[in-house]
Amino acid sequence: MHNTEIAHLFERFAVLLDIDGANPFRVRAYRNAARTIESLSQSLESMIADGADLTELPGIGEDLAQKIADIVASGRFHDLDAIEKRVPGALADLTELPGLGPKRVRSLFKDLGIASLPELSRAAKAGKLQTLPGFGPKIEQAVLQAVDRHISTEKRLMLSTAEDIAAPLIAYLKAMPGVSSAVVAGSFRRRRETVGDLDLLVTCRRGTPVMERFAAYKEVANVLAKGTTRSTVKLRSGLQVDLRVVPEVSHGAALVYFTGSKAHNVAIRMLGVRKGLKINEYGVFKGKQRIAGNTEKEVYAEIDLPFIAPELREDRGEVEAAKAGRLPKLIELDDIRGDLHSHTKATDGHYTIEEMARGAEARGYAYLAISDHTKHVTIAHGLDARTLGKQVAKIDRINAKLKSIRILKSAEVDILADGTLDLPDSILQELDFVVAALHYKFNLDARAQTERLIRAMDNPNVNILAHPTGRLIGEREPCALDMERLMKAALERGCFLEVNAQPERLDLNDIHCRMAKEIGLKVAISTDAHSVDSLDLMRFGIDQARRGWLEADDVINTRSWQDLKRLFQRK
Ligand code: DGT
Ligand code: CA
Ligand code: CA
Repeated sequence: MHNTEIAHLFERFAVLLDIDGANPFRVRAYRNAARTIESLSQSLESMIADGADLTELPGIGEDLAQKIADIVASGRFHDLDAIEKRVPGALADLTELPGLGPKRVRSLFKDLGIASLPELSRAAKAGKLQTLPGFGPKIEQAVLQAVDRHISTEKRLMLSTAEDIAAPLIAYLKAMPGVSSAVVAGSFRRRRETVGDLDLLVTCRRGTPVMERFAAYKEVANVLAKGTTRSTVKLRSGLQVDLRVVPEVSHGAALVYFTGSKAHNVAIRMLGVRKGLKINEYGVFKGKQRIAGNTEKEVYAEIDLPFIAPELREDRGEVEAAKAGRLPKLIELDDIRGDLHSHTKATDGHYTIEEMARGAEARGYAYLAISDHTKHVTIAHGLDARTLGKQVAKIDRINAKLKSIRILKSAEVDILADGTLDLPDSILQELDFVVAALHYKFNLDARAQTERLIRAMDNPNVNILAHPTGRLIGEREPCALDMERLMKAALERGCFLEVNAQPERLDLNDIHCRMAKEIGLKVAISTDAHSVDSLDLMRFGIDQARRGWLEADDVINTRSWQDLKRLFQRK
C-alpha cells in the first residue's frame, strides 16, 4: 500500500473522530501522522520491510507505528472500518465545504439525517438547514452555493482543457534553476479523454526549493498538502494537482509508477516479483540494490519487456502483447496525409475554402475535404442541392489553380429519422465522397438507432459515418447503439466510421477504435474543423486511436488520394 493511501486513511479517520466528538488531542495526533506520512520520501512498506523504527518519525508513537504495520500487512485500517459503522464516511466530504466544520456536520447528521452531498443539497433547498441551532439563512445560502460548486467541480476535465492548464504550470516549474525536467504523468500522459487530476513529476538537483515555487504559483487556490517530496494543490479552475519531486536516478521508475494506470503497474510489479525484483517509484531493486530506474526503457528491460507506449498502459493486454513481441506500431500524427471533414463560411465554419485549403497545406497535407452541412441542419444554414452544386463547381475552379494540395468535394449529409438522407442521390454522386451524420433524434432505442444508421449506409453514395454516437463529453450522452452490429454492417458495405478529433467528441472513442480493429474495419480520423486553427485538433484523434491500438494502416487518411479514391469505390 502506498504512503498516500495510508495518510488518506488517517486523515479520514481524524475527520470522522472529530465529527463523532472525540478527544481533540486524538484527532490532532492522526492529522499530524497523516502529514508526516505524506511527506516521507521512502514508502512505509519498504521501511517496514527494511526493519526501520517508525517511532523515530515525527508524530508517530508506539501506538501509531503498530497501526501502520497492521495497515501495511492487512491492507485495512480496522479502526476506520469500526467508526464508519457509526459515522457515515461521506460525512468527511461534507466538512470540506466552507462554513461546515465537524460540529455542524455532526448536527446535520444527528438532527436531519443528512449523510451525503445530494441530501445536503435537497435539505438546503427545502430551507431545512436554517431550522437547526447554530445555522441561519446566511449559512444555508452559503452551503447551497458551495454544494453546487463542489458538485460541478467534481467532474473530470476534458484532456484539452487540462492541457491548457498544465502548459503554463510546466513552463513555470521548468524555468526554475536546478530543475532538469518537469512532466505530466497520470491519465494525462496516457491521453485519456478526461482527467481526474494532474500528476506532475519534477526531477531536480537536491534541495531545489520546488515546493515553495509550486505553492506560490499564481493559479493556486489552496494548498492541500505540502511536503518535501510531495505536494497537492487545488487550482482556481478546480483542478487538483499532485506534484512529486524525484531524484534523477529514479526518474524513469517514477514516470512508470505515476503514469499508471494502477492496473498496469500491478501487472508490471508482478512480473518483477517473478524475477525476484521489486519495482516501485524509486527504481527496480534486487534486494537492496537499485539495478534500474533512470529511464522507463530500463525499467521495462529488467522485466524483459520492450518500452510500452503510455497510451497502451491500461492493462488491456499490452503486457502480454509486449511479452510476445506483438505490440502494435502505433499510428503517429506524421502518418496523416489529409483531413476528411471540415467546414467553411458557406455554413457554420469561419473561413473560405481557399483559407482552409492553405491551412491544410501549411500542415503538410496532400488533401482536405470540404464537408459542409446540408439543408436539414437549419441552424447551420445547411446547403441544399443547388447551393452544394455551386460549391462543387467552385472547388473545381480552385483545384485547377492549386498545386500542392487537393480539395476534396464532400458534404456532411444529414441522416433523417427514417435513415434516408436529406439530399438527393443526383447531387451526392457529384461528390468525391460523402460523410453522413446524425444531428437529431438521439434518443431512439439501440435497435432502432442502429437500424437507422445502417439504413443510411445502405445508400451507395455514403462513405463515412461521422461522430457515430453523437456524444458530447460532459454534455450529451452517446446515443444507444449496437456498435458491433453497426461496425460489421459498415464493413460489409465498404463504409468507414469516423474518429472525430474534437476534444469534446472523440467519437469513436478508444474502446470503439479497438473494436473496429478487431472487426477489421478501418476508420477515418477527422477534425471536423470549423476554423483553420482547429485543423490542429487532429492530434486528439490520434491519441484516442493510439489508445485503441490503431496502426497507420488501420486509418484511411494515412493513404494518398489515389489509394483513398479506390477505398471509396463502394461495392
Ligand atoms: P485520474 O487522475 O483519475 O484521471 O487517473 P490517474 O491514472 O491519473 O490516477 P491518479 O491521479 O489517482 O494516480 C496517478 C498514477 O499514480 C496512477 O495512474 C498510478 C499511480 N498510483 C496512484 N495510486 C496508486 C496505488 O495505490 N498503487 C499503484 N500501484 N499505483 C498508484
Ligand atoms: Ca491523475
Ligand atoms: Ca493524482
